[in-house]
Amino acid sequence: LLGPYEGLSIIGAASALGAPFPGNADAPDALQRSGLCERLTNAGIHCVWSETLRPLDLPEAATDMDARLRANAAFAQRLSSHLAALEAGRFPLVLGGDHAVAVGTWRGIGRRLGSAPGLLWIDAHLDSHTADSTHSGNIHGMPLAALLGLGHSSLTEVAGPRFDPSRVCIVGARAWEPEERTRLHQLGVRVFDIDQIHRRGLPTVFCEALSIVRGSDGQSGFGVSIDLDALDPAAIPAVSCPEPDGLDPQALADVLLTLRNCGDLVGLEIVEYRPDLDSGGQVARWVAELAQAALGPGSYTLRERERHHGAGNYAPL
Ligand code: NNH
Ligand code: MN
Ligand code: MN
Ligand code: MN
Repeated sequence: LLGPYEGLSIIGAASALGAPFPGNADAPDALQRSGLCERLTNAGIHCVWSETLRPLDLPEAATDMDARLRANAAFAQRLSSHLAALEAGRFPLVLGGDHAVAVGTWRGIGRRLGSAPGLLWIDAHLDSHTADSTHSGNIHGMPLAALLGLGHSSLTEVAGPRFDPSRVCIVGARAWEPEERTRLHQLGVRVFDIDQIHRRGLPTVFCEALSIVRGSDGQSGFGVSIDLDALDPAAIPAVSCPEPDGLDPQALADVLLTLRNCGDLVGLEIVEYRPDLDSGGQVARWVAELAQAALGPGSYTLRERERHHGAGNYAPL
């Protein structure tokens, strides 16, 4: 089930059940209204908005940790099933929601493929807490541990394969608690933190991270999960947990261009957008910019649309 895919299917994951603020739940609708799909279509990508999944039970009820874990796991389970059932020719772009939705995205993509792909996790945080180690109690600090099989059973048992730590990398990290750093170290997950990126440069680090998540055969696929808080809050303030000293959005878009050369990209996820903090819409424009950088035109992932040559091709929208 590797590319080239016939087209892109956008799946909205409108949950803020894992975050401390409700704003992430409105992100898919805000991104749809901003014209994301039309913009990708105009860039030569076959794009349809597949569906936006919304939590069934309202977060007000979910105050204690157990109830919140179960609510997040139930949402992830539905998302996993949606991805597992996605038509074979469609490449999935999942738009969060907070990052807890990633448990559903990646387990579901693993089900679709028949095994877990590699996973590149671009984030200011490590998202590798369990319900026992969390300081904040927020479930969006746990999805990577859950994908690797660690944490509360409700999350680790979301349908789909367990991810292989030797094929997972984190890029952009600069805010963590010691328990999660230790856990990742013990598992052997490579963490490329912001100091290392400053020292070696993002293109060098990104290239090394890609070689780890793609594995040796280039046949088992890899996915990319972008938490927008990896980016510098001076440019990208509309996120739940801004952390200073982040990646420059244009620098990230530039390295994402590399993905167009990879025929084994199996999914892209962009999470943690807060439209309530983005009145001018500049962060929504960056979301489109990042998706377009990764997916084309001219990408091995997606078959290019029929192009009409001549003046009409250059007509303003
Ligand atoms: N480590 C913190 C916690 O567990 C921050 C998690 N917040 C995120 N993760 N936005 O990407 O609460
Ligand atoms: Mn995250
Ligand atoms: Mn984060
Ligand atoms: Mn703390």
